[in-house]
Amino acid sequence: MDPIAKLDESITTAPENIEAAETLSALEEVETRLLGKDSVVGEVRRSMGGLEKELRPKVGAKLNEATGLIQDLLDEKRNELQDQELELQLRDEAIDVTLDAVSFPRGRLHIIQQTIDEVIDIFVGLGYQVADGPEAELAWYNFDALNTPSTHPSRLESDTMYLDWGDPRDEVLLRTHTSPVQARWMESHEPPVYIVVPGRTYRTDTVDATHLPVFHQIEGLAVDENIVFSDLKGTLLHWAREFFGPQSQVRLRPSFFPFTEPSAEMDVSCFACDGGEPGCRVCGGAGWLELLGCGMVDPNVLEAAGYDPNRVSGFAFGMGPERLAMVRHGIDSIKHFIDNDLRFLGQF
Ligand code: 2U9
Repeated sequence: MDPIAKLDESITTAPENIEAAETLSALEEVETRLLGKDSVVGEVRRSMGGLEKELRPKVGAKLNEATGLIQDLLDEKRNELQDQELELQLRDEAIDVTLDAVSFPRGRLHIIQQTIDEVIDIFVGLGYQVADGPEAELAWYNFDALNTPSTHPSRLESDTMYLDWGDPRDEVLLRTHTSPVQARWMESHEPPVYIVVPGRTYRTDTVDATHLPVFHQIEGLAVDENIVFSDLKGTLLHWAREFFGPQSQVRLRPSFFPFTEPSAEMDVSCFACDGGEPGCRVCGGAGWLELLGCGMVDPNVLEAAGYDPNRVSGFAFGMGPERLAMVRHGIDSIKHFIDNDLRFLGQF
């Protein structure tokens, strides 16, 4: 076939070949087939030198026409495919800015820590400092410095977890109350002392609805000149009104602790029924909630700390944040606090 006919055929078949390409890479293959060195156009271009002289201008003109036409069609198709691919890409990568952002759930303090913080804030508002100390403690600070005789049943292994047991002078145990922190504080500070001591405590208790072997206490100690029992009562009444509401009343019943004399249990009037609804869901109709222990610091405890009981006196108190939280929120078992169930913890 003569070169002009070949080029004409190429011009005729090019549109359908180009139209058939569905992607840019398919179009590149078509371009190689139509304009590459092995294409009709390529072959004719190579053969130009060997053509008879008078044929050359005609074949040359047809070659330029074919190349131009095919190139124009390829360019047009390339633009079309590029537009299509861009549109697909934009659709794939589209972001709906009206959708909700991915949320990162925020943690919160455990209800026991929240309760501790709230109680402590009340005493800090009265000028108290916050103190802490070791959980692994010497028997001396946990018992002896607190006027607890060596024969006291709480010192038995059935009540106290010992880390090192035997020689009473260097017995190490897991503190059974936060009181050793106050004993240590008094050793290293002169009166006046106004401290609150929150912390973890340990006892050999079997788990039930109101007991855990690891629990918390918040204790307080005030030692100064002329501290009397009414200072204790006024301070704890202020705490009760801040914590449970301004309508709260308190009452004290005689009790016993080795480290205080006299000692008392303090009840707060029920915040739900204000002291008098039969079958109240919070106090069961009693009208009072038994919440803490307290008393005037025993002179033996002041003396063991190096203070002069004839010059200073003091009061002390202790309460359990687990019990406070249970009473306030109507929680039926202390075990919920350590279950780590976010459905429970998330409510507070
Ligand atoms: C020193 C002197 C005196 C701390 C006190 C209580 C009464 C008390 C318990 C109540 C329930 C703890 O959470 S609980 O188990 N505590 O009743 N604690 S007086 O007296 C002290 C402490 C330290 C130097």
